[in-house]
Amino acid sequence: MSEGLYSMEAKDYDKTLDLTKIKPYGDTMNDGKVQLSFTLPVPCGAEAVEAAKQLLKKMGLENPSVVFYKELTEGFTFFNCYGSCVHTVNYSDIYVPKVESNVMDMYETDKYIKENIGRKIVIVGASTGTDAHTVGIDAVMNMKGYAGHYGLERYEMIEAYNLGSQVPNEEFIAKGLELHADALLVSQTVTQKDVHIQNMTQFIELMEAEGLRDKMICCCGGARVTHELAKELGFDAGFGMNTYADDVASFIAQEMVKRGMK
Ligand code: B12
Repeated sequence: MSEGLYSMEAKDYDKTLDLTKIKPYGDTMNDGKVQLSFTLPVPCGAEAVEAAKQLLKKMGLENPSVVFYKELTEGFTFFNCYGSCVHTVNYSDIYVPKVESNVMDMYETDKYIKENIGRKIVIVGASTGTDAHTVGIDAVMNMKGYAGHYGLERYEMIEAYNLGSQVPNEEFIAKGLELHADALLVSQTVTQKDVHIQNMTQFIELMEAEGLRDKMICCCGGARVTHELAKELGFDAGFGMNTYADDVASFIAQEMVKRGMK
């Protein structure tokens, strides 16, 4: 018969799920296990590893262990680490503002537009400002779509124009006007030094200055964009990770009907 750790049976492990006190799950409930990586601006060596462990403890991680470290360049060391988080959060108390619409697939949205708007709707999108990332806006707009969800160009009842990347706000808005856009889609990926906030704020200010803010639905998206941030900046909706054309097309169609836009 084996002893110690090996004699533990599945029934001995903690299986309590308390939603008021959740912590990370590694391989058993409440073990708190997390993995993280970071760089310290110190030379690679035993002192660097000790510094990393002390830092992990200060972050609330018990049994810190450095499982990989490597000199990045002289005076800088990169670490991969594990530890058990001592902190918990109350999941049942959490409220996250989300886009309020009924998410429909492409066929349902096309049918909804035909029945409730009675014409094709025009949507113009771009990755704006200095942002050169196109994959996000392409995922939403390209005909072939993304992860099994067709993009806006495929919709029978949507005329979609993807202007690409690094489109200045002035040019984007002018193109929206020229194409009689019902909705403008802004994609922002780079958030370093809050450049997305400055750019999106300027976009909304320009829309307001030109008296267009109420005439077009304004949506934004990107990995670090939330609906809450979008609303704060004056957009109608914001879409983050794991969103698809279905989400934004459903929102725009339903919002147009709500506003009586024909
Ligand atoms: C590919 C890539 C690049 C390519 C982009 C090529 C291209 N044609 O797009 C290149 C090499 C050009 C590049 C450059 C840079 N990059 Co880059 N890049 C990436 C990378 C690896 C993938 C991004 C991506 O394509 N994701 C896949 C798409 C599908 O996801 P998504 O954009 O989140 O889109 C989804 C949702 O967010 C949403 N969505 C997005 N937009 C919109 C819009 C609307 C309206 C809606 C409804 C939804 C929506 O829908 C999409 C589908 O679900 C990421 C790292 C990573 N793994 O994420 C770094 C990353 C984004 N890049 C980064 C950086 C820093 C840069 C540079 C500044 C690097 C440098 N110092 O030069 C430059 C910036 C250049 C510039 N002026 O913008 C950082 C950004 C950090 C930050 N928070 O600001 C990242 C996170 C890498 C990192 N960890 O540091 N990059």
